[in-house]
This record gives sequence, structure tokens and C-alpha cells, in this order.
Amino acid sequence: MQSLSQVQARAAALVLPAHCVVDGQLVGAADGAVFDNVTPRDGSILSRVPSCGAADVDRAVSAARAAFSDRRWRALAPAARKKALLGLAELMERDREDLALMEALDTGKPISDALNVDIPLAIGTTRWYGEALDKIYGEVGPNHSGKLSFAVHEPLGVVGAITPWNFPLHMAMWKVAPALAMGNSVVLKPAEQSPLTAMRVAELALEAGIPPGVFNVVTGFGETAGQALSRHMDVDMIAFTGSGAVGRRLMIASGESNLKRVSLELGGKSPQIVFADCPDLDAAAQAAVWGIFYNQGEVCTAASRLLVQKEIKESFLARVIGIARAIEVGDPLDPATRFGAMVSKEQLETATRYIAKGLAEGAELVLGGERVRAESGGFYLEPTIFDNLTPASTLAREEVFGPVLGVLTFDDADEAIRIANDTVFGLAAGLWTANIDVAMKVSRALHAGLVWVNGWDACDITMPFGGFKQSGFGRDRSLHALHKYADLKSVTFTIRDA
Ligand code: TXE
Repeated sequence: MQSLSQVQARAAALVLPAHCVVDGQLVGAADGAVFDNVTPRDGSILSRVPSCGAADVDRAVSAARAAFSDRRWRALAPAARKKALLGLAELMERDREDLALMEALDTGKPISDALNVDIPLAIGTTRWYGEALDKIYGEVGPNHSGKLSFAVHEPLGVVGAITPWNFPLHMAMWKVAPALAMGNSVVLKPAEQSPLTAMRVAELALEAGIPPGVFNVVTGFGETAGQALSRHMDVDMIAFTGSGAVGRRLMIASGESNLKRVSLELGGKSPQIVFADCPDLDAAAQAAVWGIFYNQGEVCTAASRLLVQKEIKESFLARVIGIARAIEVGDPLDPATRFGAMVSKEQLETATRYIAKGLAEGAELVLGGERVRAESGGFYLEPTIFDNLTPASTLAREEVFGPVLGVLTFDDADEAIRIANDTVFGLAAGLWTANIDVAMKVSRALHAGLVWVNGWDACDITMPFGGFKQSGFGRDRSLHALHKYADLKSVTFTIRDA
């Protein structure tokens, strides 16, 4: 897929998945309801997708429960489960171009990102947890000789995963892969904006030999399918990535139903701090630009606040603007595009509202701010930069989840820490300095689950990912994520004299 015409030809020939996967069957909603799946590339209808409700969720949960109860997955030898997950990763690899096309069409992200970032990361996640699952040990307690205690990891049962649209398959596999690795059954409800890759991967899971009922996908809206899953009395856990508003509702739903476990990966207002002694201003400027504009700003760790030390502010901002100005907003299917469409009309309107608010509050618009390519029918917004924010500005406090960067300044490390931590969020933060003492002090003082020094978004599947404060709790990635999908059981033998 080297050129736009080649990609378009592939897209035209692509057979899109049209079904949910429940108990190993490809099914529609029980009442036949469907919704229009719109592509933000041009606003056209891409496909029609089952619009599931409570009855469909109930059916999927029953199938998942039956698969858990008869132990068709969890009782398999770890090597056999590992083989199935690695087999799934192989099939995703085989179909990576199709999956990447679905992702670009569903979300408006550039095909090159879908192909080179999203899908490889989803495959890598699946493989990593497949490889890890037979290396998880329990513990033996330090008992006296009359007792032998051990703690074992027991799968929870039925895990409901509710996932977002910004990295649809990648975020889904962050939850599905470790949940399956620990022996659970899963019901995945992908975001209504981007259901296609989840539907296809559930089909591939069957092909890979994961038994029917173990990995189910129900499509539909948050208010219907998502809510039914979150309130279901036979779901043991909800693993969620999305907005804080829905995160709150999930905790209430848990409290009002069966006290199911909840893990939340929510948004952020992540600061990137550039000190005057930054060791590589070019790299920092690239990171300032792509830290916010990658994936059209629709990233939970987006570096939406740029904090620059006063003495280099003008020169550094000029570099940042220079790089950002050269970004061309393009067709997601063009392999040359690095910046595509926003996921939906609603998301475009939200970002546009925030831009208007920034202007009304007196922030200085220094780049972008306009909708572009409107004639295509798609939802495109220019990379946008506001200078001279104050820590109290709306744009310094609320998550836009779009391509809008706000610039603030600081005098010294203490002020940078104060501004950076002055937020209800705590997902990611970064700093650029050549001074090891400053790097140590600031990295330890930042209230964030992820801190990057002299780089942005610089870690991988091996390290835990998740937030402090209102960015949520529970960790995706790394071995820690496996423990989220298991309970610890202590078993104690009393040893009698033989
Ligand atoms: O998210 P929602 P939306 C943030 C970001 C964005 C805002 C709104 O700030 O601007 O959220 O995006 C399901 N019960 N993030 O509206 O609604 C929904 O169907 C159960 C940050 O798309 O949170 C989808 O599958 N489920 C973020 C998922 O929740 C419900 C990624 C996320 O949708 C539900 C996405 C309900 N009542 C948005 N309502 C990140 N942290 O990366 C919705 N859902």
C-alpha cells in the first residue's frame, strides 16, 4: 500500500465485519437493530453495525459465564493458552493491512500510523501477554513447620471491557490480552465510533482456537450496551478506558449492582516542561509538537500543556510553531498523511468550542484554530496553538482531546512543579533538562503515573501505564496488569505428624 490509489483500491475491496461474536457465533442484535458507522474521512456511512441492548449483553455474559464455569479455557495447560494467544497474534499479523484500513476508516487516523503503530502495538501486546502467561508464579508463605501456606492467582471470572475510539484495537488488547492470559472470559464493548477491528479480532480468536464463549464482542452505544454491561450482576470486573464522566458512572453502577471491580484509565492534561538547559532543543520541539498533535490530539497522554522556562520561551515557541505550521492536514488513506481527521463531528465540535473559549478568555492564538477540508464532508481541524495561558485558563485545566496546545511559562523548577501539578488529572508528564538534580527533583515531584525525562511517550509494554488522581486507577501494560485480572487466594495446609 504505497500510494493513495493503492490504499483506496484495498479499502474498496475490503469486506468489513458486520457481526458481534457471542458464544462462537456471528450474530446481530436480538431485535435486529443496527446503527450507521460513519467514517470521519468524508462523513459517509461505512457500514451498519449491530446496536446491542441489554438482552444481547445478557446473552454474551451468559456465554462468557458458561465458558468460565466449565473451565474450557482456564483449565487448559498454560502452554496451550499461550499457543492460542500467540496464534491470535499471528493471525492479526497476517491481516494487519485489513485491520489498519479498518482503523483508519473508522477513526480518521493516518493509515501509516494505523499500519506502523496501532496494529503492531496491538499485536505486540497480544504476543507479550501470551508469552507471559506461563511465567506467573504464586507465593509460598514463611510458615512454621506445622503449616504450609501458598497464595495462588485465581481468574476473576467474566471481565467486561469498555474501550475507546482513539486507539481502538490497541486499547482493546491492553485489556483483552491480560484478561484472557489469566484465564478469564471476556465481553468486549468497543466504542460505537470504531467497532470494526474488535469485531474482526473476535473472529480471528475463534480461528486461533480460543474456545467459543471465551472472547465475546458486543457492539452498540454506551448508554445501552455499555450500561447493561456495567450493571450486569454476573460481570466480575469492568476494565475501562474513556472519559471521567463515564468512569464515575461505572463506579456508581458497580456500587448499585454487584460491587464488581472497576479499573479506570481516564483522561489527562499532561504537562511537558522545557528547561532553558534542555540538552536537545530540536528533539524537545519535535516532542512538543507530536506530543500533542499525534493522532490529531486524541490521545489520553497528549502533552496539551507546554511549560517553557521564561528565558527561552520566545525562541522555543518559534521552533514549535515552525514545525507545527508545516503539518499538512490530509486524507487518512493517503500514506503520506501524518495528521488526519478527528473521530467524529461531535469531537470536532467539542474542540472547536474549546478554541472559541480560549479566544474569549484572552489566550493568544498563534497557530491554526480553523476547521479545514470541510468540502470533503470529513471532520478536520488544524493543529492549533495558544500562547500566554494562565494556570487558571480553561485550556490549561480541561481536556480538549483534540489538536490544541496551550503554552505557559515558569521561572524555576519549583514554579514548574507547582503549575504542572495544578490539575485534577495525573496521567503523564515530561521534562527536558541537562541537570540531573533538576531531573531527579522534578520527576519525583510530579503527580503523574507516567513521567518521561528528555523524551515524550518513551516507554512500552514492559512498563505500567495508568493515572494518579482523576486520571483513574489500575494499571494497563506490564506484568502488573495481569494481577488486575486475578484475585489472590491463600490456601493453608495444616500438616499433621505422619
Ligand atoms: O468517551 P466515552 P467519548 C475523553 C476525552 C473525550 C471525551 C468524550 O476527553 O473528549 O472522553 O469521548 C462507553 N456506560 N476520552 O464520549 O463516552 C462508550 O460507548 C457504559 C478519553 O467518546 O467515555 C465507549 O465505548 N459505557 C479517552 C467508551 O465508554 C459507556 C478515550 C468511551 O466513551 C457509557 C476516549 C455508559 N453510560 C475519550 N457511556 C482516554 N482516556 O484515552 C459511554 N460508554
